[in-house]
Formats: sequence, C-alpha cells, structure tokens
Amino acid sequence: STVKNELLKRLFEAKGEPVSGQEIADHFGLSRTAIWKYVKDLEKDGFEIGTIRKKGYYLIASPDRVNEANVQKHLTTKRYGRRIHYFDTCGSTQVIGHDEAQNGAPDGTVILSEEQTSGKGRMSRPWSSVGGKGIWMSIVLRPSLTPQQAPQMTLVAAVSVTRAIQEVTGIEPDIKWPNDILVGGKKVTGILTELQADPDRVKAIIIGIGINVNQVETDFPEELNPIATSLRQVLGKPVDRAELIAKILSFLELFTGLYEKHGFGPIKLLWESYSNTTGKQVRAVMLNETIVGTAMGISDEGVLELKLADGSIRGIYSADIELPK
Ligand code: BTX
Repeated sequence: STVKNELLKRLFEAKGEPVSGQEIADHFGLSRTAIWKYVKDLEKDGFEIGTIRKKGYYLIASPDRVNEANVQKHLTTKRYGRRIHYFDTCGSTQVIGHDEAQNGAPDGTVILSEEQTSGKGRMSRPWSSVGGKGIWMSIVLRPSLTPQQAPQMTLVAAVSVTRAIQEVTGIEPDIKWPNDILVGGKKVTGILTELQADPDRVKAIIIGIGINVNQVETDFPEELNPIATSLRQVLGKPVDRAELIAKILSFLELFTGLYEKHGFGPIKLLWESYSNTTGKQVRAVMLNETIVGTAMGISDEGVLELKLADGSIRGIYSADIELPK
C-alpha cells in the first residue's frame, strides 16, 4: 500500500532516528492506530521497528534479502555466483536452473528465491521452503567430469555446505549419506543433484541446496518438527543468509576444482571426517528392499559400503539411511 511504502521510506530516510507517527497520520488523514497497524505489518515482513513514546517509530533492522547485491558483497569466488537470478517467489529454483542450463547459462550461475511454492526433494518428495527464512538455491555447474562422476557432486556439495555452516555459525553438523546435513540428529539441509548429459559427457550439473536457516518451530509444517531444525533454532539467534550463501559458493568452487584435478580421494577424506554413519549399524531403505548392515565408509565412487551379517560387503547406490536411535 502507499501508506506502508511512505512509512518505510521515511523510516529509511531517518536512518534510525524516530519518525513521528502523528505526522504520517496527518499526512494521510488517518488515525495513529491505523499507522500503528502498518508498523505491525512491516514487522511481519521482517523489519525490526522500535517505538519511543511521544517521538515515534525508528528502524532497527531491515530484513535480510538474498538478492544479488547482498550476496555479492560477501563473494570471494572467481566464477560461482558471479551471475545470480533472484526471485521473491517461484515454484522451484531447480526447475529454473534446468531451463537456464538448457539456455547456455555459464558455469557457476546461481538461482535464488526467497520462497518456493513447490520445492522438491528426491523422488519428487516435497521440500518445505517458507519465504525469507531459508536458502533455496540451485547452482548450474559445468565441470569437466564424466556422467559416472556426477553423483559424487552431491558429496562435494555436502562437504562444502558443512564447511560453510561451520565457518559462519560455529555449529558442527554431521553428514548422513548421501545428501542430508544434520544437527543434533535433525535435518538442516537437503541436497538434490540433477544432470543434463550425453552418454559420454556432462553438459550441466544442477545442484539444488535447501538450508533451514532462520525458521522458528511454527514456520515448519507440524509433521516436520520432529525431524527438521534450523540453524537459528540451534544457535538461538538469526544467521546472515547472504553471507552463508557466499561462503558455500566459495567452498563449492574450491572443492569442485579439487575433485576435477585430483579425483574423489581428497573429497572422500573430508566427507568421512563429517560422516555420522561410518562404523554404525544402519538400515538402508530402498525402493524394493530394506537391508541392515554396518556402514564401512564410502568407496572411491561415493558408494556407501555396508557389511552384512554374513560378512559380505554390499555397495549402496541410492537409499534412505536410517540410523539407530
Ligand atoms: P530428500 O528426498 O532427501 O528429503 C525430502 C524429505 O525431507 C521430505 O519427504 C520431508 O520428509 C523432509 N523435508 C521436507 N522439507 C524439509 C525441510 N525444509 N527441512 C527438513 N526436512 C524437510 C532433499 O530431498 C533435497 C532437497 C533439495 C531442496 C532444494 S531447495 C533448492 C532446490 N529447489 C528445489 O525444488 N529443490 C532444491
């Protein structure tokens, strides 16, 4: 509304000094209660507004946005994140990422949205993506890898996100094979890796990363609260999403380069140091069967190796892993 915009403009222009509610009320011919309702509205949008009796309202903080300017302010990469497509809302950044890749988007192109209305996980499962609180990001990469090497990019991304979370927040997450990042056993991040390829050549890898950053309990659908958490819930205070995005891109550029040059060996070592799975008895739930075994680690192909009761080793390519409680 124009009142809301005018109010916001005056708050910005005052640079933290109080703005008289009475004056704005007079300007629009409204009551002071009406103005107060607009202030509450702005607070819902993420603005923090203080009140001084008899003097008016002042701006404490504006909401963080993950737009190009805010992310690039923190960016130290060569290519990743140098081109950013930013949306207030969209269906899924992953779908936009595919289109961009098809249309020749350069290596390291990033799609970011404040909100996704049909965010997706693996096997078309829904991914909860409320507005303004998480990182909903897809990255179009064009590394020199074969299609067989592409699935390991999920593990490259997992290591990158884990390192970035550590550095920006001090939280020490665990990785659960292949694509979950957990804190205290609850999921803070999911990663979805998709491919555009010829039989012998990767054209593009689209990596979708969803991170619960600043949600509070009521921001999640009720059924997710037992299994999901946000960095804010763990830390007790909000985290700068733009800074975290820039840090992820910088580790991702570093580790993808490492993978291209030196193969999976160095990534495997890093990954294993964060894994909460190795050495544990786990259940691997696959489409047609469920097997129980001890997680031995991952192979040079990123395949999870389970030791079964009869002593044999079984490689798991795709499954949901359940850990003992
Ligand atoms: P996944 O299949 O491993 O996990 C999906 C499952 O996780 C759901 O079935 C649900 O139980 C649970 N879940 C849903 N939403 C959340 C959430 N916000 N936090 C924790 N758990 C949740 C993981 O798939 C891959 C997710 C990738 C999401 C990114 S966001 C940017 C990009 N765009 C897009 O549409 N997807 C990716």
